[in-house]
Amino acid sequence: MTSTAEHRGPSPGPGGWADGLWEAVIAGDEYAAADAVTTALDRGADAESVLLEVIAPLQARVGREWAANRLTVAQEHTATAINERTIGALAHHPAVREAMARHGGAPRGRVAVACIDGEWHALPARILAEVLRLRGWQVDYLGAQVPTPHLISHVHRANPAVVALSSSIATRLPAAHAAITACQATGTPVLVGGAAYGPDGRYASLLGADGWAPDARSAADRLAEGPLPKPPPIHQVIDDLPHLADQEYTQISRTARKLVRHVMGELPARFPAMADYTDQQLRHTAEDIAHIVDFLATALYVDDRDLFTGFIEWTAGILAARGVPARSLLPGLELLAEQLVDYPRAMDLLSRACDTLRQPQPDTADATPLPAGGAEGRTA
Ligand code: B12
Repeated sequence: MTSTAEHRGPSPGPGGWADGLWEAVIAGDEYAAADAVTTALDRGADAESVLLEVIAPLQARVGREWAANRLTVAQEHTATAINERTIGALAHHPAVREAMARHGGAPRGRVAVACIDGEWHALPARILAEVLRLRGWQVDYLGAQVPTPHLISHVHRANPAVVALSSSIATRLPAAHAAITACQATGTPVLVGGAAYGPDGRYASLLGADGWAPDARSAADRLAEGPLPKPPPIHQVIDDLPHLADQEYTQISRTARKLVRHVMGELPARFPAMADYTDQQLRHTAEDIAHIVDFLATALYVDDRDLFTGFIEWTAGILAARGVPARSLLPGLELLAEQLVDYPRAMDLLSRACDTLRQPQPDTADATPLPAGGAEGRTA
């Protein structure tokens, strides 16, 4: 395996075997999907390229199709489950086992790959784990939502050279910060990645990570260059989040449930259509409001207006793709603002978000795959 891993073997490109894989995944045909990948590997395809140039983009396409309301939540779940099993088939393919065995006598070192507590997006971490294995690392793959105390106990037991922490959903960034700090307190450097850190990885250094990479290939390249810097002793860590002193994040995350209950109680008076909502629609609305409060709190934590406005814009796009006007988010945001008048940073975020919603909305769901919102299908 070369570090740049140029593609070898059959072309996955237009009309190639990747199209067959997409059709199998969308048809929910696990066997055809595994066959597509194993046949490509039999014919000499490079495993790292299959992971990063076929399976990862295919999964991102699943997200785009869901966001544009062309796939149901059930289809998205099925496709993701099949993709996970396809990665399993790849990992157990004889060519891949042989490639890993070649490194067997002299593994580069041990890496723990884990998702943050509360993070369900395991597939990106799994892809990273397989790429690192292909590059000769001994990988402990801990999977989805690893509670930080268990992660730390693993670090003490296994003594990895690096902990690689994956976060796809921005609302887990405060939890990621705690996990990063806890791992570093053991003297182990932490590499972070995943969509939550933003395309430029802007939150990685803010949260004190020792490294960030945009994708699994760059992560493997970075680790191949040499060890990450050792984290500084905890008492020398510089506080990059002085804004937390205003306690806005603390108060709003602590009272999140109360805020959601209040908004749900007052919303029918502002949004009369709610009177006809089914129980399921009411549950979805409550989930959406809880999600808005979570994103608000996270934006306060990292002190980034764009995080909240971006989330609201994306939600508006998701709603638009489902025939729900973006302005239907306004009453909920206004009710939140009425509860948060004593919190200037939160008020600023909410008023910017409301301004954004009052602008004419482009249908962005197709172009911008971001978080879930109202109407049907919020769990992609
Ligand atoms: C599949 C999926 C799910 C599945 C996950 C199942 C699983 N086993 O993984 C389920 C259904 C559980 C799910 C749930 C939710 N999801 Co979802 N989900 C997705 C989806 C469609 C694909 C994610 C994925 O696998 N991408 C493909 C991989 C390859 O992604 P990648 O980020 O490019 O990975 C690379 C790099 O990031 C990097 N990398 C990743 N980790 C690491 C770690 C390190 C150390 C390094 C160096 C690099 C690195 O390497 C990877 C390979 O190159 C995305 C949409 C999308 N377009 O991504 C949404 C998405 C991630 N989900 C989203 C949301 C909002 C949710 C929910 C909140 C929905 C809800 N309302 O309930 C929940 C949250 C659950 C939770 N608490 O975690 C949002 C997040 C938005 C945001 N701004 O934070 C997304 C972006 C958009 C969406 N809904 O379409 N989801």
